[in-house]
Parts: sequence; C-alpha cells; structure tokens
Amino acid sequence: MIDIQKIRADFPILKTTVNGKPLVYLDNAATSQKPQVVIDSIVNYYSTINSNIHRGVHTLSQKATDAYEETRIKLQHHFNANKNYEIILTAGTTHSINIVATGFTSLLKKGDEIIVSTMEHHSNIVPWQMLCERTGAILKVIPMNFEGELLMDAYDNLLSNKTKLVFVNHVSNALGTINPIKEIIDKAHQVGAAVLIDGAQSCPHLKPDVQALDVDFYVASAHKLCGPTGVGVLYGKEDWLNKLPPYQGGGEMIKQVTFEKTTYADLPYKFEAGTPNIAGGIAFGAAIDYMNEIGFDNIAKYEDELLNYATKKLLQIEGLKIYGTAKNKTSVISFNIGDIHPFDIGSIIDKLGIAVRTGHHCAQPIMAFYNIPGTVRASFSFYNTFEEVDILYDALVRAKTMLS
Ligand code: 7TS
Repeated sequence: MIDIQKIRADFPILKTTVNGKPLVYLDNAATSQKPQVVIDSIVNYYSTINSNIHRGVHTLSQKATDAYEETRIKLQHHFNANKNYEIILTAGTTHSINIVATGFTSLLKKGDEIIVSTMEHHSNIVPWQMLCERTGAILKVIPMNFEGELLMDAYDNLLSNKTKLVFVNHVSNALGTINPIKEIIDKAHQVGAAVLIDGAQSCPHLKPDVQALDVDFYVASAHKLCGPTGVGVLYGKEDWLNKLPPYQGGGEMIKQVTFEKTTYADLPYKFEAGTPNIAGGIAFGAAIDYMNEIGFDNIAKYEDELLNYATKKLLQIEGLKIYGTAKNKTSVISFNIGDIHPFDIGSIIDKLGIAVRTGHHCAQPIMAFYNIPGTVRASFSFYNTFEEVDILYDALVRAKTMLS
C-alpha cells in the first residue's frame, strides 16, 4: 500500500510553488524528483567522506570506495545480476548505450544487420547509426501499430542469421508502451544475436531480473528513479563485457601502462576510466534502497490506478486524443487537443504550476509515424495524487478554452 502523504513528505520540492501555485510535477519521465534521503546522501558524502576512490590507502578514501562499491552490490541484487562486476557504473543511459555501440565496432562487418524499434529514444538510435557508419552494418526497424505496440510478426521477418544485435526499450518514453522484451530476447537468441534493453523508462516502475530475462545488456539512468543526474548503470553478461574493448582510456581502467603496451583492468574497472561521480554513485544506492522500501509492486499498482483514472478523466475533454494506447503500458499519457500546438498547452498550464513535457520527446520517428509535430506528455510517479490529475484536467479545460 502507498501512504501518499508520508511519501510526499519525503520530497522537499513537492512543498514548493511555481508561478504562485503549488507545484504539480507531471514530468517524471524526463526526470524524477529526489527524496530527502538521496539529497542527504550527497550532502553527507561531501561533508564527511569526500575523497577519491579506488586509490588511497587513507581512511577517507577507503570509506568513499566502500560506499561507492556498495551501490554496485545494491544494483547487482536489484537487477539480479550473477556477478557484481557485471554492473558497470556509468554517467547514464546514453553513456551506457554508447559504451556498447562503440564496443561493437570491431565485432561487426559490412552487411551485418542490427535491429531497432520505431519507438526508441534518440539515444537508442543515433549511437547505432554511428556504429553502422563505422562498420557498414545495416539498421533494420521493427514497425508498430497505431496503438503503439510493436508488430512482432514483422520482427520475426527481420530476424535472420545476418542479425547480430537487437536493441529496444523496455518501456517507451513517449507512449508508455511496455514491450514484450522476453519474447524479443528469446527470438534474437535463436538467431545468435545479442540484445540490449534500454531500461531508462522501465526502471522507475518495475524491477527487471536480468537472469530471468537472459538479456545481454540492460541499461538505465539513476535520475529517473529518484537518484541524481549524471549517474547510470550498464549491466552486461560477463562474456560480452569481456569481448568488448574499453570505451575510454584513462586512469583506473588499466593493469599496467608502458609506452610499448598497456593492459586493461578486469571488469568492471575496464569500463570505468577516470574519477566518476562519486557522490552521485553513492546516492544512486540510497535511491534504490528508498524505492525498494516502498516496493515496486506497490509502485506499479498505485501508478496503474493513477493512469486509469487520468486516462478516463482526460478523455472527457472533447478533441483530446491519446497517442499510445497499448494494453500493457506505464503511467505516461501523451496527447494533443484538436489542432492546438502542444507547446501552447504546456505554456499555459505551466502558469498554473503544472510541469509537463511538450514536443517530440527525443523520439522523432514516433511523431513522424503519427504525422504530428509533438505531443503534451503527462507522466505520473508514485508520489503524484488523484487530486493532481483533477488539477491537470481543470487546467487543460481552461487552456483549451483560451486557445480554441
Ligand atoms: N532512453 C529512454 C527510453 C529515455 O526515456 C531516455 C531519456 C534516455 C534513453 C536517455 O537517458 P539519459 O538519462 O541518458 O538522458 N528520456 C527523457 C525523456 O523522455 N524526457 O527527457 C528525457
């Protein structure tokens, strides 16, 4: 059960006002708000144990290293990874995807095929296009229907012994669709292809089990699940991580450096060159603890109720059309009202204290599919309330009247 008042009290920003109105924060798919325990974790690090990690014999450095490494263990358990060194701490989803996409340069050849879906964020498209430019590999795209569901028969037809890699999101940021990733992974494995799942939008709502999924790579950003920005995770199966070359060279990712030859550190450090966001990494652990304490089953159940309530309520507005009506979806509602430009709606409701995202949501192929410039996107989190849905509804009715 979600104790909404208790939860809201954990988030200082939810007590603030914007443009003279109580903040109604419905842009959670862009980034989540941070509970006090996460903010405290950052302050505590800088106030009590600030020092560099993995290098000092001195006490502070060891405390900081232990705290940072604890996050790796928390993430290992959270994702049910087999080994803690299969968890690479990164700067975020975009960074994690680029590590894998760059690493595959030496593993692909001209004419190899790699498969993406229509409903990806640009950060799960562009790094792979760059990989194709480097290698001569060919990018194939899984189409979707108007509900925003992938066409799995078409996926079957794209797969062949030429397919080397498949990369799709677990949940679409613009539509909320939860994709059938187990089926996608199993089918890719049948033709010997590896699979990367972009979990940027799934991890705030559910707890993935990488071993049960048998996924090769799974990536996410801390900032979407109550953690800080500039931190993320790359889970990779040990075999795959050993096959990939390092992404960046620098300190801490080496065994030995001479001018003749450098040897690389073992996992996970091979992929962790340079001083990382230490405070952020530690706070990521605090965020994972916080969310697990609330419980992902409770989060999913409450957000489903919010989604159903908000969907019914918003559809009462004449001319409002929702993009993304998949049977299986998370708490994201992307919509337009008649011909009104999404930016105009977003600007008016901002004056009323409501934060939503407007535009293409870094998913231009989805907008091209629907032949629209963009949408208004309200994305709900476990700390949102039914009253906030009502406030959104009233604000949209007002915006529609003003703009029609
Ligand atoms: N993949 C998906 C599915 C995303 O939604 C995002 C960010 C990313 C990758 C990139 O994550 P980053 O943390 O590396 O930036 N999505 C959004 C969004 O929907 N609105 O703002 C950012």
